[in-house]
Amino acid sequence: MIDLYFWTTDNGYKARHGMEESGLPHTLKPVNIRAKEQFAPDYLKISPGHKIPALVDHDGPGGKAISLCESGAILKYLGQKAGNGLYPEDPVARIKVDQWLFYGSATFTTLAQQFGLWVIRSAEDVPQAKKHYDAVLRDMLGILDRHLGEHEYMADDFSVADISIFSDVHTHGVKDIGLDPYPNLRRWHDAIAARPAVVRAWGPY
Ligand SMILES: N[C@@H](CCC(=O)N[C@@H](CS)C(=O)NCC(=O)O)C(=O)O
Repeated sequence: MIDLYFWTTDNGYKARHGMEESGLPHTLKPVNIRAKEQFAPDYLKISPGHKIPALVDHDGPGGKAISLCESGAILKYLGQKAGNGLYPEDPVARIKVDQWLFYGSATFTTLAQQFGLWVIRSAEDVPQAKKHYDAVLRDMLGILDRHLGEHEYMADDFSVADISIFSDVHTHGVKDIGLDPYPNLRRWHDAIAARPAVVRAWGPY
């Protein structure tokens, strides 16, 4: 059984989506980051950087309990444990999954979060930051659109790389920018949004 520590944010939904795609038995453990629950001493032992998502697998490698934070590492762990192709066995396929999994975790979401902060949520109007992060997000959506014009999914077959990128396309891409200028990204988004695991993962808990 896996405990998934999560909240209703882009990174939280990535982990919940990965969990649903994995089919592994799990329990959701909400960590209300607005109430600062991520700073609870017991939670910091699981996620030293006071972030969601995180997990505890009570049946980890060697049958021992293990904890893990960082959405990219969580997606990879779940994909490997599930063994259902989410994280492929083939070493060549893995290289491209890793590339786009890291892009989703390290680049795309990190910068999309800055768009969310400066363009959508900031109480202070900072035109230079707004202009910058609006352009950054549109540039990244264009990069994804061009790639998906030649590939059905980010690494050809559906994988954890897609899960890592879907979350912020689904939120900032669809709701804040709109996907009309990005038809390949729209096709990819809609295909993923229709997956039963996504419907479950983005539903109430
Ligand atoms: N690189 C981390 C980022 C996680 C992250 O930014 N989590 C945010 C919510 S989306 C959080 O927990 N913030 C609370 C805090 O920093 O105290 C990942 O991919 O898991």
